[in-house]
Amino acid sequence: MMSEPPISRGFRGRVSDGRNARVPPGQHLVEDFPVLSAGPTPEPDLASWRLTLEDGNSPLGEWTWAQFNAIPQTDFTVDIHCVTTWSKLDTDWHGVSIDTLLEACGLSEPPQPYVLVHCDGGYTTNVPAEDLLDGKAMVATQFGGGPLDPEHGGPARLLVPHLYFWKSAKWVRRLQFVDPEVPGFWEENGYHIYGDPWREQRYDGD
Ligand SMILES: Nc1nc2c(c(=O)[nH]1)N[C@H]1C(S)=C(S)[C@@H](COP(=O)(O)O)O[C@H]1N2
Ligand SMILES: [Mo]
Repeated sequence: MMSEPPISRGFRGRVSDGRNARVPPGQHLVEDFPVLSAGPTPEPDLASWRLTLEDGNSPLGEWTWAQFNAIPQTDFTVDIHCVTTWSKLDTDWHGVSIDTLLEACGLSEPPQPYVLVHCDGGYTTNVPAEDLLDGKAMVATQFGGGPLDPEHGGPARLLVPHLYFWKSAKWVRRLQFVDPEVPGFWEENGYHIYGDPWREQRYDGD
């Protein structure tokens, strides 16, 4: 494990540089980057890797690793918030926005209002389509200026920083537009269907 102890609880009360206001209720800051995975880290195989977009079961677009890396890229510096109560500020990511992926499929609007995200290893999570658009989300391939570590989702993970971090699906392979919404792995297991950290939507019913 690569974890360091979290910043002490007193930290929050003492910071006066504005970071305090960026920590949602019930969260504390960490300087390390904890790893949280429900299963083993998949072996990355870039030769067979594909990212696909689907409207229901109809293909909208598919990219090999080389093709994905050749489409316009974007950078985010964002705060992330895990439902297990750690938050990390000013994290740097590089990848492709979901807007760009839709455009590459010739679409200006999402074909369905919800997305079910599928990963290597079988993990799933659900997100409203609008929460992935207008520069709010990307498929990230780099963190902190280097390739994304396999344990953090490399070669590619979804990044939806304004929702709890379980929505940021690691080892993402398929974005499936659906209607009605289909709950994903944690959402089926008691977590909140939406997961807004600022409204503390941790569990179903919050
Ligand atoms: N494929 C997959 N994605 C996943 C998970 C997982 O178990 N499998 N865990 C989620 C949870 S609960 C969190 S908090 C973050 C953790 O990301 P990290 O390990 O990079 O900190 O990944 C999310 N994405
Ligand atoms: Mo999590």
